[in-house]
Amino acid sequence: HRVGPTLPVSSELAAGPVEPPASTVEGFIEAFLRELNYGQGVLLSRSTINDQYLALARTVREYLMAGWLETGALRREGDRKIVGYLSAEYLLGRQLGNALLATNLQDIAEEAMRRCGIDIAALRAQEIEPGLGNGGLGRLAACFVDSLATMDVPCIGYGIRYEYGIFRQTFENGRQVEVPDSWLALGSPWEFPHPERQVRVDFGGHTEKWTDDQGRERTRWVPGWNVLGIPYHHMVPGFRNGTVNTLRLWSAKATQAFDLQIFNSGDYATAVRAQTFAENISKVLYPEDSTPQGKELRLQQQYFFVACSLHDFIANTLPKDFDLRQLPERIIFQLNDTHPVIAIPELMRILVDIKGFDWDEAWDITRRCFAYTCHTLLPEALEVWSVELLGRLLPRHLEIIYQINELFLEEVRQAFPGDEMRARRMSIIAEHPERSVRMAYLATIGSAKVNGVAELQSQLLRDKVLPDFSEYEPAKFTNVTNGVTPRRFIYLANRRLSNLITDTIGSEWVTDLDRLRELEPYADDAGFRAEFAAVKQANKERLFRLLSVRDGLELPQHAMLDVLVKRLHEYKRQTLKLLHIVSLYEDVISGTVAIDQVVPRTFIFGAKAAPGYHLAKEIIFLINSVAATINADERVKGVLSVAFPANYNVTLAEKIIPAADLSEQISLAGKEASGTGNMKFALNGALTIGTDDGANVEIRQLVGDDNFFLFGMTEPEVEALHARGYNPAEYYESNDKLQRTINLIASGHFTDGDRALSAQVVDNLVTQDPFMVLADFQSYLDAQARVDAAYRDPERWTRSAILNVARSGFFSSDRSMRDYLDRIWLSSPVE
Ligand code: B1H
Repeated sequence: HRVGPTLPVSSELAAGPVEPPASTVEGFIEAFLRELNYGQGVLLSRSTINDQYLALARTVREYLMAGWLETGALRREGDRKIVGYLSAEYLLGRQLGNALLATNLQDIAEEAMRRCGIDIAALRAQEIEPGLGNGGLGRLAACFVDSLATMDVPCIGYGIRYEYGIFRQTFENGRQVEVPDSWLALGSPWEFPHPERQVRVDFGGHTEKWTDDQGRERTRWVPGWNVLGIPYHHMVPGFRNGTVNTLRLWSAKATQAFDLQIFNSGDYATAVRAQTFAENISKVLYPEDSTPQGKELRLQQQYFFVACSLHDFIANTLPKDFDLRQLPERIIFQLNDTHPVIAIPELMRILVDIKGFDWDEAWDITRRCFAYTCHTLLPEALEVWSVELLGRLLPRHLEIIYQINELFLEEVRQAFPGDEMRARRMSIIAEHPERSVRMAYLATIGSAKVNGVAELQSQLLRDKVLPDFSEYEPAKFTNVTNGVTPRRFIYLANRRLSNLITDTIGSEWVTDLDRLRELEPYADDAGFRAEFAAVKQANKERLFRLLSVRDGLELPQHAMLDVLVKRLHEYKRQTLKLLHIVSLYEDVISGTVAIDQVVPRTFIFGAKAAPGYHLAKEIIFLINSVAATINADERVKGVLSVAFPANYNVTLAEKIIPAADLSEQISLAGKEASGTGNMKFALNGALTIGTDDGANVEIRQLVGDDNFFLFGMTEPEVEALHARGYNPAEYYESNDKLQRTINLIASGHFTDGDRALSAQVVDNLVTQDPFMVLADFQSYLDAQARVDAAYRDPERWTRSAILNVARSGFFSSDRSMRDYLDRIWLSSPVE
């Protein structure tokens, strides 16, 4: 027996092949038992499920190790341009299944575990997903790094190793209660800490002028305090191609110097507190999706991971003698929204203050090293930092930002002489309500390219959010429509559908999703339709078994599964869905519609509310109240059911999406930048009911009007209504059905007669309704009636569902990555 697998150090890589454990059941068992005995230190007979899970994870890791070392060496030694993806969030989802998929070890591992007397499903269930993101933005980053690895594009994903990810949601009496997500508590077999590669990050203090030996006036930053960044490396395996890229997540630690001073003063307690202060930086993910809070700790997080990452790339990834004038040929830093934008002044600081470049040359280099993705249209989502805070935390960066702004505005004034209003509009510095830095402007000015995440949003970004900038530099702006990885969201999540597709058109689709087109003719094949429908039914039953165990929910086996899962936000209009449900229920209990005329539906909600978002939490309470009432009402039993399983996350999404019949994408037009859940549903054979918003527009264009239920105002219509003056009460007064629906909610019917418990949501709808729920209500109901009609014809429905799958190949994140390469990164996959 070998003691361990033969692993190369990277300098030995060229010397010969690397030997991972044998890809056989016997080889796997041997490696697994070795990990269990010598890694985990337990005998199989004494091992817990957690021991077994950890040993299994480490075993699978071994198979990826050689590819990882090799990919890393290629990245360092080659001269190719690398993608540095800078993102404050990576919503990875569970790792075990993905690693088994990438290595093609699922069957071997399952059999190996079986022979050891272990049910691999129990080990899979043991993994707590790393929830290091809020929603779409963080999941997008995870899909992108998956695609880059699968396409052999060298990439380092840089981010933060939050000790606590997105909170775990529980319900108490129908109200959301947040529980810390201690995802690291039972061990974290997927990360590789490298404390010896620590990076120091400075904060605070002041700046000083000095004169260098060439007589040039220079600036130096004299920081007030600092922390250490410890990198934790994660493998990002490509799909069966040997490439394993790296995700480098930074964890904050107190520096020696930091506490020594205080230790010397003899104040031990203060010293320990100081330590805690430093380590707070990577303690927890901010749980606000779409609405950043201008909190000091958040700015610390942003600068912390960006400073670590730039330093890591320049000092550790590039060769020692690298000529930094060539930097744009070696790296493109993609800014995932404005959260990492402080990287732009940071690179300027490195080049000018530390490396001694002239400003102009440094600026020319810097602007070619960055590209910026904007993920929003909501004004409140555009990050601004008060000058006071930024100057206190990062005094040198503030000076640099002022300098960038001054030179930029000079350019603008030259291009538009006499147009002082324009210069003021375009200033990075806003004056009201307080003097602050507009990060989206800084990002736009400091980047080679700016992109939106779906066609409509990119257009609105140019026309409404950054009109002056797109007029000034039109060529800078482009679109890259989002995508999702078919590995996780079809192959892993929907094995039954994957097998059916592969049996029908071969397996190439997994890495070439346009091949799904070849399924189109089978939509007219009754035999194929029957198999497709059977897959959907089996997925529903799998979901119901899970929800029964996980949430104690007992759901009818044969009803349309109508699903709305995403973060809770008023613009996403969970209340519109709620009004639909209540209207159906009201129809029955008021005797307007006979129960046997109702198409049986089970509604599934999944949504976390930001802990400080009061109205969102009231909406959650109302959904739970409606669910409890309807589920308990004998008059609609088995026909209308509402399920709201707590803690919607990637793991649950992987079970819900493959089971869905109807995908609800009902945001107010012009508010949802893209959506990516919408793509996952279409690819898993759900039909969409949706507004003309975000990527829904492109989904509808591709799948065809007959296979998509469109409703609601368009973005220009929304604008026009705003301009006229929107009054929700008019809709309430004039629509009898709407009135009865709202009245039933307001009456306390769902809240044990307590009208106060629904009042905030109801009053908001009837008096403010900022996202025009009432204006779109009738159109939504009409579209739902078309859904019912289509569902009554199962053959027609299944045909549409198949066409949704066949025509959604465009939404692979592999395609998104090709678009980024062609339009932004100007690079191509390595051979
Ligand atoms: C999206 C965010 C976001 N857009 C601030 N913006 C955050 C903003 O922690 N914060 O402060 C966190 C997240 N997230 C989403 O990005 C869009 O709403 C979706 O429409 C889009 O599909 C997704 C990916 O592009």
